[in-house]
Amino acid sequence: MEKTPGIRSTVSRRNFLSGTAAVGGGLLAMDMAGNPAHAAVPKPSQASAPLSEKQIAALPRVKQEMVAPPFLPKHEQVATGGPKVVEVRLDIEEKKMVLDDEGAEIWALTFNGSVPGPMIVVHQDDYVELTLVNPETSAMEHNIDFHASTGALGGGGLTHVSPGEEAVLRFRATKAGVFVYHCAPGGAMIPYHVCHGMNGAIMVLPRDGLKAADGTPIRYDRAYYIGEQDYYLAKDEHDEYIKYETAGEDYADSLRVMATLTPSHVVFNGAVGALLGEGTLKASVGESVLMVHSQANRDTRPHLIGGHGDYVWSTGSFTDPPQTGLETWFIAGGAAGCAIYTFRQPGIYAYVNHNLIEAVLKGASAHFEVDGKWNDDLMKQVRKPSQIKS
Ligand SMILES: [Cu+2]
Repeated sequence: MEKTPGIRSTVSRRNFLSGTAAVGGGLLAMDMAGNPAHAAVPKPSQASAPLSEKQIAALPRVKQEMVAPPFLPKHEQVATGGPKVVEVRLDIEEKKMVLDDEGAEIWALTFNGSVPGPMIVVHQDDYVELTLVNPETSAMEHNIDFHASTGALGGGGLTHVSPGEEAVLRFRATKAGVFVYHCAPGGAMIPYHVCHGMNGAIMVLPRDGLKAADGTPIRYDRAYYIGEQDYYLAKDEHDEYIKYETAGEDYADSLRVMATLTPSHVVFNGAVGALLGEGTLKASVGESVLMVHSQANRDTRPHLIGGHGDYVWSTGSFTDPPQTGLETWFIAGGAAGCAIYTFRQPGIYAYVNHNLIEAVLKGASAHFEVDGKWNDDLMKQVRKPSQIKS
């Protein structure tokens, strides 16, 4: 298997992108000069003065216990104390996963065995110290690119691990928001790995917690992580999905299907129905629920059927004020975003990608089961469906 195809061209393409970003920065500055309301919004972090290695070594260290999505690791919404070094370990696992009731399967490439990988939660100005472990049993080389980080390739160039290797990357979480992380080994292996499940998200909370546009604190009672995944499975001449013996064996077939830009599956949390039935998300009337949604490769549009986004950070940036009262929100491919909704009614709510073909035919649907007391003022069935009287 080729190890890092096209890594050179990947690097030069990134350099081109960073040039574009510099131009964007200039435009923003002009905007800010002409519009003081905008100028007030993007605040640099309060404690972002660079620390020496000695100062970093003196910071408190905490180990984050990773949990599989849709759950988030234990965390404080408002940070106590100053910046910390948060130790995170991700174990790469190449594993066969069944994707739907028809038995379609894929050799998924995963962080910690789940699609998406586990959510990491830190506060702005914390240091993330990641140990990335690629076991000897793996077939492929992997790495990680953190969209939350600042530095070349998001750490991608510093974390290439062949089977049997591990690497440690430290970055300072200077940007508050929710961000994607993903594997990006180089060339065509980048979409191949991302579209085999190798992505996840990190939430970098403001140290003093989330806020509405007017500064009012926003808190949540529960939090869930919905990772949307597009898969591109190849079929044989009998129109059946091809099954493979080992990870990586589907490389050429997969590239052929990916080139059509038409996914065979678009799912939440790894497989069709993962967040339905036993996987249904739970909440109660009166609870505020944070829903983080990531899509590492493709645009999407979450919608909570029967509810709304009370507060929505569609781009995922917590330095921008949340939008309010949305029906559907946009998450750009390669990004995470989030919404908070306070449930007012009990029942089953579908949470979908509101391209309904993708929701119903391709798999991008989840359920919330909400308990509590029905409110007739908000909705009431005045007459049951019955014979037309007139
Ligand atoms: Cu990978």
